[in-house]
Amino acid sequence: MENSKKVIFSGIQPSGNLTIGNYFGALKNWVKLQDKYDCYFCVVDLHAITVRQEPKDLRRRTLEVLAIYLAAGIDPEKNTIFIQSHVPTHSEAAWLLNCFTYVGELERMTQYKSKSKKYEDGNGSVSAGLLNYPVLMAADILLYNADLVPVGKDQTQHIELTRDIAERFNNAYSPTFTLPEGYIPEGGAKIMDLQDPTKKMSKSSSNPNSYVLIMDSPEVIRRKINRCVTDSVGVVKYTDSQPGVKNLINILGAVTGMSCEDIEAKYEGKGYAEFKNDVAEALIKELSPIQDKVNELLQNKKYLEEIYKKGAEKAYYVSSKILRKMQKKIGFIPVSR
Ligand code: AQP
Repeated sequence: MENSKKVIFSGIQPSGNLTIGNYFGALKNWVKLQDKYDCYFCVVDLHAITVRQEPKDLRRRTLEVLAIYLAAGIDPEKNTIFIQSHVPTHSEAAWLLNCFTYVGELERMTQYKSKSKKYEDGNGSVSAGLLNYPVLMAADILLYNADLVPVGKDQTQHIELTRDIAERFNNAYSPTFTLPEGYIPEGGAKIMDLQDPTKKMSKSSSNPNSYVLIMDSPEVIRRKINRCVTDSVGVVKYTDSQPGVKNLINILGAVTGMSCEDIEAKYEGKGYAEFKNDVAEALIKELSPIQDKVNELLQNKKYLEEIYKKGAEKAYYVSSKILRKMQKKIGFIPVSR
């Protein structure tokens, strides 16, 4: 029975082309969750505009992200797949929840502090959207009474804030929201920047050599892996003192399922060239079928439209029930439509 399943909400921003960080850290794990949970997977375009986007690129990437969800194996029959801006309850609930959130809490968020830093020294002003981003995220999660939110470690602080906001609302009125928990799936790898392996790989990085995109061609993947920063030790070892090598071991492990020990043993006495070559070839083998499927899906816009329309209808139906509850408890006069 669908209702007895725990609910999961997660999403990816179309703020850049998706990287293998998004694939191994999020998508590949989502596929494993779809049978056990009632999953809502969203393309979070409202989140993407906290940083200025070129309209035509945003449109192209939004559809591409949807196609990547499907190509990676997320089944539209088992999950609710939708585009955030198609479901207006998210923006409405975010406003209501803003009134239950304190500015001090938002200013303390690490992601806000690091992203807003980019605007210092006269590089423009920080938008209120960047500050309020975690409130929209709280709305995304609470509107479906999600039990679990699969996220990377970088998002734990936002989940804690979501729980605080939900608890504050529940205490002010009566129990309304489930308190969600972050869910870091076993084996969910954190993929690091190829040029600075102490930083997370990020799709909005200004240096294309710092990431591998899900849609990169075999030649580009080979070149990027070949040029990625390692060290002069010359031994394939899983250790924090060799962060570049450690990252490549994580990538190879995420593709093949091999353990770090097995990978270390396989490359004992061998140089980085063979190791890097195998990482690149493994990635190409994993990504090629996904790329073919994405290209096929992007040729069939009608099919994609069917999926996102159906997803938005279901998401709207479920989320508007919670939104109405919130409005009623706050004291708004209900209107029948
Ligand atoms: N490098 C990564 N390793 C593991 N997981 C990652 N994720 C992102 N990068 C890595 C996971 O992907 C999901 C969606 O992320 P997002 O689009 O909401 O934004 P993000 O986490 O901020 O990802 P980016 O690529 O760094 O985007 P930008 O550059 O736009 O900020 C999340 O579950 C995240 O953990």
